[in-house]
Amino acid sequence: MIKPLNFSFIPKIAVAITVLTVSCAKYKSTTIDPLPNPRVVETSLQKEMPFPMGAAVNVGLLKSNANYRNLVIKEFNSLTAENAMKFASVHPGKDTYNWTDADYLVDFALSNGKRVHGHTLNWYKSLPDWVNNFQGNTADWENLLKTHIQTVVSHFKGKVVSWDVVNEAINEDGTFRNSIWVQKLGVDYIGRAFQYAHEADPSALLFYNDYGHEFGPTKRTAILNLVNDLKNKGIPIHGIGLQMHTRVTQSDSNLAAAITTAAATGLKVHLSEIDIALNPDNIQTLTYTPDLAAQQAAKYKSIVKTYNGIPKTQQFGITQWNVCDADSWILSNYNRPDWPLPFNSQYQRKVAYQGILDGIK
Ligand code: 9MR
Repeated sequence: MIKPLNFSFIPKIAVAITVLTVSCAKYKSTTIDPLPNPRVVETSLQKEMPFPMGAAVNVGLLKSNANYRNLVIKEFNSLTAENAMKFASVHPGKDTYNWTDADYLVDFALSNGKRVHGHTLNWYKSLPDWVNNFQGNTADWENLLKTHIQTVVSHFKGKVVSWDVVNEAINEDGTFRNSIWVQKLGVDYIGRAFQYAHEADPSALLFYNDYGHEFGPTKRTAILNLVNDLKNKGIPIHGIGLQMHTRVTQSDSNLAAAITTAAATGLKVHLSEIDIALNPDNIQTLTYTPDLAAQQAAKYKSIVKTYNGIPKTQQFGITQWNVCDADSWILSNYNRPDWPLPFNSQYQRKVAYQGILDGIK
């Protein structure tokens, strides 16, 4: 005898579908960045990307915050000190050096198998008072410059593979910044800074680091002229650092021009401080939306794609400035909400993370 069909399961399926729909809707309404794709969970930037991936690390957070530390260990294979190697940090008095934080960072990096990029030997900012107030003739200033560079480079010799020797020496209008160094020593001090660093560690790769290559040709050309001039004079310069503190509204063509013109120098190219601001207009009420998340992912993808296209031997790596959105310098510096990095404030991967991975497809 044929049994009559039993349809009693239908209400149960209907309940199950309703529950599923409601929970998905709830998830969608509270989440912008997708749950990690299971295929992606075990991966990391350092494993996936064909060039080194770095982060600028804050030593205080590295010591105190396990999520921060674990994410750094997992995702990156190159580290830059956000502040710990700057002049005021390591050389607070004329005859006083303080290596505590910088050494901690270097030991952490090396014991976890990570490269260390040094930042920065010479800058107009983050100078201690004793330098800003220093009284001396040209020879005294030259000695100050040389002693600082050679003491720092020698201290980390064999551990720090590369240095931002001079940082941000060019203005937006293409002129040399009227820094204390230019005032005391003239613009040729830049070449000598590279020579001093090279004398202290002939194996170290030496970079000129600046921002705004993507703004347009004025500043970019001035930077390229400077590095080409150094090269032509036989100054030991090996790389050009493009900070890439950029914004989601920057055009892909400007970003690509920044990268390809840097590569045309033949030097190594480091995207040394990347972040992509979503709130460049400082809107206090702005919120992170799926649309902004997608635009940011597309921008990261576009930058990575161009970078992946330059010759392999010139790909020094891509370093993001800070680790997650909550600790980005942008929020405190501009006092605004923003979400510039590939990790959110809970140290979870954002849509931008996938954008980076997509850049090498
Ligand atoms: O992120 C850094 C911030 O914590 C410091 O207060 C500031 C001054 O030393 O420098 C920030 O890092 C800058 C980097 O050293 C050079 N390029 C621009 C970075 C963001 O301002």
